[in-house]
Amino acid sequence: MNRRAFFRMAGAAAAASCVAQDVLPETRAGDAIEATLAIGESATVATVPANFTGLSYESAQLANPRFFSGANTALIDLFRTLGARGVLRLGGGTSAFTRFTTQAVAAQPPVGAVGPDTSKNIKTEVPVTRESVRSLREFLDATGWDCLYGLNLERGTAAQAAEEAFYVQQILGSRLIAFQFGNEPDAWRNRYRPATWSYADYWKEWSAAQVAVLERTPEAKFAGPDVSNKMDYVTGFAHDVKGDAHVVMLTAHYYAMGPAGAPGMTIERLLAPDPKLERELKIAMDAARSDGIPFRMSEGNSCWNGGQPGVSDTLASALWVVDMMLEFASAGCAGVNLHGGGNGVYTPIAGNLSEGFARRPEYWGMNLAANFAGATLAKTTLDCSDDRVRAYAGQKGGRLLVMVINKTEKPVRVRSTLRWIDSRWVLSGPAIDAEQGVSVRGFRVHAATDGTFVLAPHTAVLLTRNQGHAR
Ligand code: BDP
Repeated sequence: MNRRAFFRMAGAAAAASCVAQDVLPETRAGDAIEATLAIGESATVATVPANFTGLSYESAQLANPRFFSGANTALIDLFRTLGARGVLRLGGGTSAFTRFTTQAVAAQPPVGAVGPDTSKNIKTEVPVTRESVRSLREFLDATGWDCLYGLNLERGTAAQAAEEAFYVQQILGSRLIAFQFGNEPDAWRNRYRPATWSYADYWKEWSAAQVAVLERTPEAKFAGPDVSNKMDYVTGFAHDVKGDAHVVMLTAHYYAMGPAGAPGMTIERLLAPDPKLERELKIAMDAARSDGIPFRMSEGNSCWNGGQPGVSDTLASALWVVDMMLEFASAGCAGVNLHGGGNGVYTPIAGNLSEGFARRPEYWGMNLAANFAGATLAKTTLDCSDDRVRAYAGQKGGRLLVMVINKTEKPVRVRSTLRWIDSRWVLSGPAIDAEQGVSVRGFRVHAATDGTFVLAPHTAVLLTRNQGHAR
């Protein structure tokens, strides 16, 4: 990617300007946390796919063919600013309530804004038509993004899934990565299935549905199991689909905390390391490697049950998402899909067709982390007493990218071997719980350094260096 494209993507609405005093701020703060950063520039830990960045929306959003359409230029621009490539996943709780029909639907139900909460209130089925899928294709072509498409297996039959898959495959064509059967099958028990429902039952149903789809659509590809949190489903599924060339991806969800509304769903908790993440990521990546297929975090966000107000919609969520995305990338994960839609508390993009769309703080975090899409990640070691200070580095298009995230309330002084810097991008906001005023500002720098730089409290900083500059 050339330099201009890089700035456009990373800076988004922010203006790139030369601000000399912001190059590498002086260390004034006596109480700074000390950190030492070592980048093993030639030690590759993972390659980040170009379509690493993703968003996840509720399937019921398809009931409105004007939402994901070539005419929704405001939303198309917001997707494109996150990346020239990416993945739109359709699923979520409402995938149990969609019904595909080849009939014309006289009046569309009022489904302008469909968010993470919709599945909790939805009572009736919503129609998905060929027109919706055609519009979706236009939207995907306009954004350059690909699609993971959820079929209703919770309340729908294998035959209905096969019918829908037939048309979706024809219409989405090369934009379709794979179909998924249902959302979070590990949570169907006592809801869509009896209390005794187990992985073995799921696998039986899944295989029958796959046979039905392949009968009509032999070229169909599949991903799964798209579970909520039961990682034994991932391991079991990986084992059962091993060698099946139609299964191209393993998937599972990740919510850092939840349910929203319960005690303890705080900014402090979101900014602290999540003890279960490393464990679950390892299970998923081991399963993916044993099958030789990628693993993608197909749906997730900061706090399930719709998001915690004052946490999931603040600067804290933006800092969280930068770290989360790069942690998944470092583990070798193929991508992440941040769930949202409507005016959901944790949605990265809020709004609807009639009121327009707006970027939430989390969007800016995604925007900053998305610079690593297509990068080769280098082994990075950060020696720091506080585990809320995080660092990642990578090479991309002839430049070195270094991300340091300060999730603490203190300044952090980082010592590194970076001897030259060409640009500096800062994610910040007025306060850690700020819902407004969060953004990424970009500065072209071109400066030699002694390798020391200071991060203000609650900021993430991306430094870049063109290849060829002195190390
Ligand atoms: C997940 C569902 C999604 C919900 C989310 C939530 O797949 O549709 O929006 O929970 O509770 O389990 O926020």
